Amino acid sequence: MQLVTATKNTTKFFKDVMEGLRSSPKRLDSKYFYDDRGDELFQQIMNCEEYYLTNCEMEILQTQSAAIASAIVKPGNNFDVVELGAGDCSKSLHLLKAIFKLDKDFTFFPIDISKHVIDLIQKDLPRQINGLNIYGLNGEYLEMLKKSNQVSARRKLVLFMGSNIGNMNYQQSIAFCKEVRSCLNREDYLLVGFDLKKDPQIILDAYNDRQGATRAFNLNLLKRINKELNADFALNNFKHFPVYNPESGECKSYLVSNCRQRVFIGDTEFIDFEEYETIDMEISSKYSLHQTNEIAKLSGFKPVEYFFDHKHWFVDVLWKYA
Ligand code: AVJ
Repeated sequence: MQLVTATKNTTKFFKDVMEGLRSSPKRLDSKYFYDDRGDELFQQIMNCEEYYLTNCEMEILQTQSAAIASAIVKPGNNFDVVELGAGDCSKSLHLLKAIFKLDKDFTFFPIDISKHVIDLIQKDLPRQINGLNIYGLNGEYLEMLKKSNQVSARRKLVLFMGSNIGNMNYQQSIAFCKEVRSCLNREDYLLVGFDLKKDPQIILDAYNDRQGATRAFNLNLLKRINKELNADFALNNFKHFPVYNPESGECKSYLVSNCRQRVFIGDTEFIDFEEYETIDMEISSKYSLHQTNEIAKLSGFKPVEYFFDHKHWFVDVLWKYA
């Protein structure tokens, strides 16, 4: 059974990689960044001085978790907490603690694409919150959200924090939030973390840290393709190049081929690169507060409360099903 799953995932990975690299312009899906080494590199990014997002949201949750919890917890009306892209839970931990104070009965469903991350949560979180019910779900956001619905029919708070929504463009984020809404009911909430527009240099620096963690994070996906799909990417032949467009709010990371080259994926398939041809690796969208309200409205939610850090660089917005 285990083997069947592994084979199937590799096939899907291969299919997505080939489809992305055969497109013009070439692209790879940033959800594939998170193998074990990718998890580690993302931790390193979060510790970089330039990567302000983590500190901003940490401040919000450290100082305002009680307020968020009291907006959601209603006596005699049980609910569960689902987190999309739980990661190391270091931020949601504060909120879970605050909720646990008011209601010990809820189940926490962390969803993550990384199996390694889910294993860690299952092991570590009970040590932080003694008696917390945890049901880990390893897989894609929507598929696993539906799964959580099968396990529990209770009212829901869905957490979509850390600017994970940033990995979509504006249109995609609306389509995605609509899909999330279709899994929810009238009394449910969604807490969404948006990285807000700010001095463009600050944003660009966050994706171009001096210690090279973000560069390594991007190149690691090529390494992963080498390892798992038996490819022969020469990492030195690609340059990490992030750009930020302050008009669209789109921060995009590219790998630029610095020569004309042919890369084999397995024994028979190959991809040709022109000199300076790009691979679109990731989008990290930044929004105005007004745009976040538009996304809520267009996807069927109503913003009910905003939680900012003191610099107003980041916001966790509580949306209610509308
Ligand atoms: C996990 C999607 C929020 O886009 O800021 C960090 C991932 N990529 N540095 C982001 C990331 C490069 C991150 N998110």
